[in-house]
Amino acid sequence: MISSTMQDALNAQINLEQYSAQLYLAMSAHCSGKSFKGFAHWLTVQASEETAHAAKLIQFLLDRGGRLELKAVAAPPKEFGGVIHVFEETLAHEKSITGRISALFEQARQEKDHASEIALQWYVTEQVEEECRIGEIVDHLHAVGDQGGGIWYLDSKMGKRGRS
Ligand code: OFO
Repeated sequence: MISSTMQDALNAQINLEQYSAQLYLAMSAHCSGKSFKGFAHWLTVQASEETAHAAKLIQFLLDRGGRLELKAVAAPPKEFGGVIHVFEETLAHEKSITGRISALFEQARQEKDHASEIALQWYVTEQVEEECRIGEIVDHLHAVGDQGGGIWYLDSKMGKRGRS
């Protein structure tokens, strides 16, 4: 049986993963509105991944006999500025999620909750991947800038992201 403190922490993380999905959907719509269909596609796929991250945590919580407490998901911002800013914000958001995952992992260790620690390892690894690939996108965007043909080339590349 999972502790009530770990149950609360996992419920909070589930809410954050759901917020991540909301945020990326809002960013996707923003990019789409600027005709950057490739960036919009990439962010929609990312939103689906976040929904899957929440679902995976929900299943884990239920498998441990915990109680799911879904809370209202915060509204994302309405304005994001240029595409470079969108992805800088994405990277900043993922870094904050990494911090939350690390804190959860630490909590599992302190509670000697081995099952949670092992489940959370997947999220630790996932965050390394998320920060790496989004960091690369930010670097590429900085290299080509917000104007000119380079950004449209990147847009077409981003549109090729498959669904995992
Ligand atoms: Fe769930 O990894 Fe991004 O937020």
